[in-house]
Amino acid sequence: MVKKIRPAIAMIELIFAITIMGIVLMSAPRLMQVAVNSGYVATQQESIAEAATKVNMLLGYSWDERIADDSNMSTILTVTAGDTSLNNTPNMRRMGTPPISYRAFVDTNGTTLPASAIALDAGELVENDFDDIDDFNGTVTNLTDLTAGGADVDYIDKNITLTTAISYSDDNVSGTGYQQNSITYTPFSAAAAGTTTNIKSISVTLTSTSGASELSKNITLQAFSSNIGSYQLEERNF
Ligand SMILES: [Ca+2]
Ligand SMILES: [Ca+2]
Ligand SMILES: [Ca+2]
Repeated sequence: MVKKIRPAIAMIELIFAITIMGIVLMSAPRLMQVAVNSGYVATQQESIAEAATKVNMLLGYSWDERIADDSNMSTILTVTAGDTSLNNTPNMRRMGTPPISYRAFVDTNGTTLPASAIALDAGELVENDFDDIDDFNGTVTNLTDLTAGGADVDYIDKNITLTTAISYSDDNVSGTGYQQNSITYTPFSAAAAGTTTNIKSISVTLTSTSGASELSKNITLQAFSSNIGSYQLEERNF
């Protein structure tokens, strides 16, 4: 009896195997590109979270330089362009605020405090000195990472920046009187930065100069902060 020996791999099987390996190898660069692109998307999502953190951080700052000082914390500030329906100018007090309330335009020493212009204030040079919201107007933050050696490198080398803009916003109520419940939220232009209301708007814009389409987006997060004053706590002296 003649025993028939079958070859381990037939030629046709070899050709199939080589073809499949070729297809797999051809798709490798594309798979790598997909991985890189999803890295960009993750980077951008992280950047958006960073921008949101920045907005929240700014909302926690003092509303104005005049109330960054603890001794003035209880006052509402006088404004030059606020809606008159929200003021009670002759008595320097907000509508609805009783005369004995500390939620007034006048501090405990009887001094009227006007809201300040959108600007850095005396002696404030670097961000560590900033103590009110509008000090951050025009600041640009580059999202960077620190290497173990301490040298600055780009945040995954994608040139992502956060630009902060602060302005006063229009606080005109629609209709007449303080009974109206809608306020038109319109940030003033930069040219009107000297005008003041009781609302400041915060914009943080995320941009990238990277050529990657996943990153080349212009995203702006906005928030506003109203100065409604705060009650001054009674102090007990011992
Ligand atoms: Ca300041
Ligand atoms: Ca200051
Ligand atoms: Ca300021």
